Amino acid sequence: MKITKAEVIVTSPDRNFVTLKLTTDGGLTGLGDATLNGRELAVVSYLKDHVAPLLLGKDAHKIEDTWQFLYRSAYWRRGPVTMAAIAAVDVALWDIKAKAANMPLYQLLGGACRTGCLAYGHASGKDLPELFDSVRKHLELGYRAIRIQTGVPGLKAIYGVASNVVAAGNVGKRYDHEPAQRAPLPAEEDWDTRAYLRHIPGVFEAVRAEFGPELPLLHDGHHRMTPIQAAKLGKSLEPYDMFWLEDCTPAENQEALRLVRRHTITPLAIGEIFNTVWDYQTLIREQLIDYVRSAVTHTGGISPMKKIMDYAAQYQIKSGIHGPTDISPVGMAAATHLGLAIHNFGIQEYMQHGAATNHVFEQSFTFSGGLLHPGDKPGLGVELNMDEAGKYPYQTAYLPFNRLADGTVHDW
Ligand code: KDG
Ligand code: MG
Repeated sequence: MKITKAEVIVTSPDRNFVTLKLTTDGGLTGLGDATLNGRELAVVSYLKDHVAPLLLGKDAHKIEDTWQFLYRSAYWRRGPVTMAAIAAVDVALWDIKAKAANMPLYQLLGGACRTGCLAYGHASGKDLPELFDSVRKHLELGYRAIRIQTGVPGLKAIYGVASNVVAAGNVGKRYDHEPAQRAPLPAEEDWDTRAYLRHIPGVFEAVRAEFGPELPLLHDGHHRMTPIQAAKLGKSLEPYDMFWLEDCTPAENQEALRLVRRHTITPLAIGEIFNTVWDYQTLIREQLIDYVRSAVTHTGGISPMKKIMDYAAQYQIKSGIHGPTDISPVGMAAATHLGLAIHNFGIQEYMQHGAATNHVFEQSFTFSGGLLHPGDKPGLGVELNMDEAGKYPYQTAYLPFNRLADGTVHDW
């Protein structure tokens, strides 16, 4: 089974997506997500100019060999652009292999370990009434675990807080938290860690008082705290029984989590900007985290994500695979197949794509009773409608960035 065609498709329904489509001599096709928010075209070039020519004529069945070839033969290793490109190839080859076997992909990964993957949604509001309204809407949609982000008094714009309400694909309405804006320059947001640390514990106290002790609650610190500030937040959130505190410190410094861990029993999740198992080496071995947050799309695909999760399993660390709207339906399907099959599944982020995206990507997944299931079509269960995709050309879009009150650029 030889690869005869490698196409890179850029489409922008609701937001930009980069998709690799591989075709074999027998006519089977496979899709891989290569979307890197705000740097999409760098991955397009990497795939078109440096990867696609190497794939033609290769045996589509050789997933591991192709992965190792792309990773090692480049000489320059790791990094989000490289690993998103390799991920797209890996996932497209798994899609083809599962179609050739006439099975849904999760069967090739060992079969289902559960009936569905518990998903969490993003509730947010600039103040408590708006936040409560958002939590209620998510409960109505069937979510059984909810991430909480709010505005902070004195700050104008803040990560994770919805700005508007838009129509969504198949489950009604949602708040739109897509932070990348279609504009020639990145938007500037403001930040004040002390104001944030003063405000957040009261928010969780109010949410628990309103919604009770059962609902799993999550929160994303989005890389903004120093280790001691993160330790303070983790400790102050302990009474509210968090499911996790995510990205409490910038992701580059694995050692920072030692200090945080020493001071708090709030569970920690990290990894959405990691791209290899090496980023987790210290964190997993020293049990400094509780959840692996990598995206299949940004970590080289299903093959390395399975290896990371098998390593994590030895330390009772679970998955919390990244699933915001900048992971395409192809990347989400890959995550859901993997989540269904691994024993140490924890939770799956599921933000929901817009209606236009769901027309471009025809999907077989279901979301019911708070659980995601990838469906039972052979392969990933996602097909790209090329005519629809062609209607939405790329649009320049960037993630925002932060400045402190004195003008200093801060982590966003
Ligand atoms: O592209 C950046 C987003 O994916 C990121 O800001 C989303 O932090 C995020 C999350 O937890 O979903
Ligand atoms: Mg995050």
